[in-house]
Amino acid sequence: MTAFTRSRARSWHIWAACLLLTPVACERNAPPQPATPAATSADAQSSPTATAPPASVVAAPPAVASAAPQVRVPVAPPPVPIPPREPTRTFLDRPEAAGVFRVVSYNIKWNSIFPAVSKEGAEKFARVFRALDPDVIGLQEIGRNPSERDNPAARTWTADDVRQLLDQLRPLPGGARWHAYGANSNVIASKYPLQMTSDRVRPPDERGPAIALVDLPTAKGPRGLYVINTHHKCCDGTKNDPRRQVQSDAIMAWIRDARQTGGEVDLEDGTGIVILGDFNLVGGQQPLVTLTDGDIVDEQRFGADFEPDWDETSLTDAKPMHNIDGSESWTWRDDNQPFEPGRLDFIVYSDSVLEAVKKFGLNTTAMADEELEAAGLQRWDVCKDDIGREYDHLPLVVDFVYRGVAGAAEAPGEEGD
Ligand SMILES: [Ca+2]
Ligand SMILES: [Ca+2]
Repeated sequence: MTAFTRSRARSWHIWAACLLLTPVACERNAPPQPATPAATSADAQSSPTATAPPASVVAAPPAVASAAPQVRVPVAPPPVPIPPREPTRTFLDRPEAAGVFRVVSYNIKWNSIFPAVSKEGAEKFARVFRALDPDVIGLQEIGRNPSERDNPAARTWTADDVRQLLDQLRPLPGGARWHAYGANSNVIASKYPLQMTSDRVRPPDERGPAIALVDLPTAKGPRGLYVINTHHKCCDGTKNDPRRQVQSDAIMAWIRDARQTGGEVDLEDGTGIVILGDFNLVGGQQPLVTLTDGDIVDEQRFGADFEPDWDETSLTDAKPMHNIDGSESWTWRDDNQPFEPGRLDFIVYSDSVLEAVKKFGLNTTAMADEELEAAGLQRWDVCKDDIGREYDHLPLVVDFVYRGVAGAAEAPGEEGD
């Protein structure tokens, strides 16, 4: 927001000054987050501690002592690439190189993708999901709607509900099924198996992200894709910036552990890392700086600053623009509220091993009629209304290739990168 909040200033007093200077205009009145995390189930498991993948998709892993760090277990048989749907001949199509895989982040506004919750919302999501055809999607706001927190009969939607929905919207070939893992209103869903799942980081923050290693087919990524799906605390630039900062600090402490042998989690060197989700940056930018640069604020609790990428550099904020070459990058908008459109959603990745060959935020309201028809979309599909005032959040899309994977160099860059 200001030059100095974007800087790598690390001292407490400068950070505290940022809080004092946060203007009222940075705040917005979106609904509060649930005080109690609504844990969701998974096809893997939802134990409070990270565990090995489900036996149904893994060749009998040896029992792992609780003190041992999580490690990748080879999947047998290895997953095979699932071809994307028929191309639409629009900007939505992914580059044709075999190594490409598509990652999407989407805050869908409290369970609105389910027909039982919102018939119209579910129809919109179905069109968007089929058009984007992600390999991996990180959803936020799946669980128990906080507006129903006082209703004991309110349903808590789960990762398994998401998996069943995606099985209907996008049946996979050969009888394969979608995989999903959920934690604290975040769900990671994938065409490929998930393992090394965790619903928390350590040291813990107040509500952990959903974490999983996607077992990509070898042709796409020899070491899988480690996904951290976070929904940072909503709203109120001054009051809640410290809570968002703790979430960022905690995620980076977990990545530091993942890159070092021992502790709670060990990733193979060069594993692609993606941090995505709704970062809710309505105040200062430091929670984002922390996630890209490893610039930890509470070093007493979460350890020293470090360079989070495998080559001892920063991670990269993909910053997708609307419909690839649009001039806008906001991801949240509601013209019924007094707040400007904001860039609240992010896909951050380890650029040392991953290349973003195409990226965009989908804004159906800015597409031509012919594009919408070719892609099977309708004008207001990314909006909560049918007049283009309340968007809530846009879906963000990044097509990745692993550097060095066959086809990466030949991937048509198109307009995307
Ligand atoms: Ca470790
Ligand atoms: Ca880097």
